[in-house]
Amino acid sequence: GQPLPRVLSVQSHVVHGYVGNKCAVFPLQLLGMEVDPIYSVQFSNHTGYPSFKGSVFDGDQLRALAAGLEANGLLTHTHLLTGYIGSLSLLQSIAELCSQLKRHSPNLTYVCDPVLGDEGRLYAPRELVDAYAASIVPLASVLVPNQFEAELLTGGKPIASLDDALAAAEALMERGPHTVVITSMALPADPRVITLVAATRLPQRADGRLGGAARLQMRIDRINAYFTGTGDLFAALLLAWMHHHPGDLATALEKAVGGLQAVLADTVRHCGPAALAAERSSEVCALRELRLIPCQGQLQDPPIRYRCEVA
Ligand code: ATP
Ligand code: PLP
Ligand code: PXL
Repeated sequence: GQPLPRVLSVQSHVVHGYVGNKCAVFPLQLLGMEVDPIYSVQFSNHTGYPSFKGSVFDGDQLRALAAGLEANGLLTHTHLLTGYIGSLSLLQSIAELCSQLKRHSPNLTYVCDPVLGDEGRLYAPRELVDAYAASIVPLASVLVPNQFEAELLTGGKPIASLDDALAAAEALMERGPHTVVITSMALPADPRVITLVAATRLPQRADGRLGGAARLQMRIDRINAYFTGTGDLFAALLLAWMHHHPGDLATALEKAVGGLQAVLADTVRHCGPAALAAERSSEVCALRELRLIPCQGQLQDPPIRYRCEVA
């Protein structure tokens, strides 16, 4: 039969817990995809804990792995997925890697989470903002920024309404990606809700005119707790569900959000009151790690509680 889809996933590795590749590899495999992980960093635990140890990967190290794979004819990926990238050198090598993969697979789908920061705070090096805008956005097929990242990549213009978000998504789409999903935003009118906004280019019409764009939104009840790794899990689930539902972004989004929300509900249940604690002790951080393994059934067959609406 058909070869399985194969994802090259460049993201963090943590020994304990679930961020980066630790929350991408297993869900992608569960959903039937081969995964070849490359570790952008290897840390003991995520950086929200009181401390962490480990090392970061640089551009030359990634180029060496890509050369090794290419020499053996192993750059046969259908998808590239990238998340947190800690250095400019590694980000530059990813632009080269993407072009190299496209030489082997012209139909490569590149799902890019341009991890820069959240809630007004930059946690990636400042020079990555310009590098994402200039070199990476034009290569991406599917871009999944959060509200702050979408603002940074569109010149810093604040997103304060649904219309602002749709305009930002479409402005990003014009620079290359066929689909842009602003994965989480807080609108001033609706602070208890997480709004997700998506725009996707429609196919050319029979008369040869451009098809325009479809615009979707989802409104998700905000759980009063702070999780780590949710953006990474969302990007992986969206990649897999878009593969299984080509041309049906609404279904892909509903299944990705459904699986993610099932994991969050179980994580909160398991944490008890520690889910809400402002404290960031290592015990509390460990209790809040996403419950991927117990929720594997719901990742594969997600309960659909939230639907997409036309925006
Ligand atoms: P990245 O920085 O990787 O781009 P992000 O900031 O977009 O990620 P999150 O803010 O974690 O990622 O949001 C991704 C998804 O996770 C949201 O669409 C939502 O479904 C879910 N989510 C995250 N936090 C919560 C929460 N407190 N309550 C309910 N859902 C949440
Ligand atoms: N803090 C949060 C909340 C993150 O999501 C990430 C990476 O995605 C980081 C920090 C990583 O930051 P650093 O390794 O530069 O401390
Ligand atoms: O996207 C979450 C993430 C990824 N990688 C590392 C992190 C975090 C969040 O803290 O520390 C290394």
